[in-house]
Amino acid sequence: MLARLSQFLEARTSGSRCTIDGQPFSLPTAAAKLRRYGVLKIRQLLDPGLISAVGAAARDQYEERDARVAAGECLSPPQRQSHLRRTLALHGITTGGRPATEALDCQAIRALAGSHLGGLPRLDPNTYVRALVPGPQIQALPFHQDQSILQTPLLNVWIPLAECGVDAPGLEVVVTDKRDLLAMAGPPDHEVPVERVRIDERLVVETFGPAALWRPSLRPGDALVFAGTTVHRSHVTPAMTKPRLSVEMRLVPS
Ligand SMILES: O=C(O)CCC(=O)C(=O)O
Repeated sequence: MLARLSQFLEARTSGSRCTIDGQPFSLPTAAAKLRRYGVLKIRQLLDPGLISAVGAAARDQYEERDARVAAGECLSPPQRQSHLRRTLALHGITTGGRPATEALDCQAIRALAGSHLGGLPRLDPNTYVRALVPGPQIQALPFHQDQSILQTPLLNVWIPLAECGVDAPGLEVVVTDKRDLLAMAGPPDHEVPVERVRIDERLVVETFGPAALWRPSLRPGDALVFAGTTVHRSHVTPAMTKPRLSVEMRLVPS
């Protein structure tokens, strides 16, 4: 199946500038690296113009929701949670008359997810835009594994909508070939799922060693793709002053 997908993809991506480690994207290489390291940085996967349009549509939605809250509108508990955590459902965003989920859908990622998950992938509803705004209210996420929340193998396609990792918050990921789920340290009844599955930083460093922690910088159009078992968290330093919007698309087996 991989060979057929690979041929198809070469036909579809010929002329595209999408690269991995400086080499043109190839499905077998991407699949092998993902298997080996649990995470993959893909450069220029998507058109920066599209990324900027999705960012503008998301900012409009944040503004509109913030205005409704400021005007005293009462939100439902899930809406309130999403407002506090600064997330938006990607399914609710459109750009150029198209749903953002469709606009960001790309063949290279579908093929990679198909090979990683062993079947046709589908987009899980837990697919969001997230805003991290440096300052006391920043909604940074602790170390966790997405699979502990979703309880299914998955591929997270993480797409920053602005430059990130240096002046704006990025992501910190563990690079490893280990795929075990680690012990969780959060209160099991916490209302925020990621807080229930948080992993102690000390456990992460003891298990993988400090050299396994990677904090890539990314530009609009780039993506970080990682497995549901890959340990990761928001990467924020005191020097970061710029806000960051990002999309997290979760592909699961259909
Ligand atoms: O965007 C972030 O800072 C965290 C995202 C994350 O943890 C996730 O996509 O699972």
